[in-house]
Amino acid sequence: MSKALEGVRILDFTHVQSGPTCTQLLAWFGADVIKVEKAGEGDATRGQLRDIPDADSLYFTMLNHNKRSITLNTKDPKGKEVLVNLIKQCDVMVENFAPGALDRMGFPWEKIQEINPRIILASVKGFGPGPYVDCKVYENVAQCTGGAASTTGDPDGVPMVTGAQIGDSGTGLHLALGIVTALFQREKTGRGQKVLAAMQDSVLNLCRVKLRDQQRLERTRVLKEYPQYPEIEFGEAVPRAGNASGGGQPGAVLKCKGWQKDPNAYIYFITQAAVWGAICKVIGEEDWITNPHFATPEARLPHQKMIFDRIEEWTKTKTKFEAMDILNEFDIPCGPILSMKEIAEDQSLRETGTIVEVDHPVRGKYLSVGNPIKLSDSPTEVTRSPLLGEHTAEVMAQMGYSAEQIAELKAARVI
Ligand code: CAO
Repeated sequence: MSKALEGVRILDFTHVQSGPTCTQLLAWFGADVIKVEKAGEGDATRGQLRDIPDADSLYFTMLNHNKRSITLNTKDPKGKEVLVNLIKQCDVMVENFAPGALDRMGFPWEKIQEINPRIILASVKGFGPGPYVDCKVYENVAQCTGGAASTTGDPDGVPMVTGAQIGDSGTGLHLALGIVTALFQREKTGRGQKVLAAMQDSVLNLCRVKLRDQQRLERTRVLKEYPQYPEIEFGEAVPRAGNASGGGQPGAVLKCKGWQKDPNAYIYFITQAAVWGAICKVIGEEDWITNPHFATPEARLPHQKMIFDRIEEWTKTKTKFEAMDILNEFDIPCGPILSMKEIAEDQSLRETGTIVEVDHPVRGKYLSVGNPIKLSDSPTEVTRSPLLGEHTAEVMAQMGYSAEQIAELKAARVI
């Protein structure tokens, strides 16, 4: 079966996490992704957080599936010539260097466009134009500057970053959408363009509900669905809301049977208005269905803590999976807090290809997250990440270099 992006060739200058997540997605959709790495060194993540000596780390292998790797010294004049040829023959160039690195390399956008007017140059940067445009950025910096950290954490605790890599992988997703959109527009215009996804912007995009709440707070001085209400006075900025749902339907993390020993024996419980009657029946508080203090969503808001405490009395008598089964019978939205161990062992996630086992020649078998986006006409087969420079000769030959030229460039340490 053909793949959605078959025939699209990507010149992949990405490293660490944000850029590689983007190009990995494109590779899963069938693009030919040629990852360019510094000879002898490669992407720094190959050697970071290693669990097996001399084997590419899981950090690297889990972000670079389905790609080819070539080594190239782009600071060498002969390397620059090779790069010019690569730019001529690729549809998209993706990079997440520190600001200005591409210019210092001698390849500003104007030059890249001159070499190949159809090429799309896609970049991840920490910030868009503005006071911080020149700053280097890593995941947690983006979470802090994009509004996630100030709105995450316990109401009386410090700002908190989340384990979900919304700054890196989140920005990679945004960039991938920008690239396919630019490819789509190129069909009509014949021209390439520059695509920028700034990490701060991407995090903020994922935090837009908090900017919504900021404006609601400024207008009404209160956020009734937040755990601060009604006891604690609100300040000027959206406060941290603990595990409150953040939406129109109140929710909370509640203890389940075994919580004293198991740090993940919890369930997320949403008191969706539509199933309030069913919730009351399940927990044995049927009079709450008609009691004016609890009968409507508005009436319940000042009593959220008491309501969730009562529901927790019930959830504590069930394991998180038992509670899930019972609540689902009544269409009550809820979800067990799953540990990574439980997710890794989940058979249904294996069957859909969301968790995949991959074989690697040096490290052996390992688990990875497969393509979370399923296309019915473009199925994803996850293949292992490339070894450093594994495809240098193959790609150079495809580009028209002879065996002698390849040997010469190798001897001169250009590739
Ligand atoms: N041949 C020769 N030189 C190469 C090369 C190659 N194939 N590939 C890269 N280089 C050079 C670059 O040109 C750059 O040289 P100069 O500093 O002389 O211009 C140098 O390698 C280092 O690149 P860098 O500055 O991007 O790398 P760093 O490790 O110092 O910074 C990071 C890493 C991530 C902080 C920075 O790249 C960055 O801010 N990127 C944008 C934001 C981003 O994506 N952050 C997410 C990272 S994942 O958490």
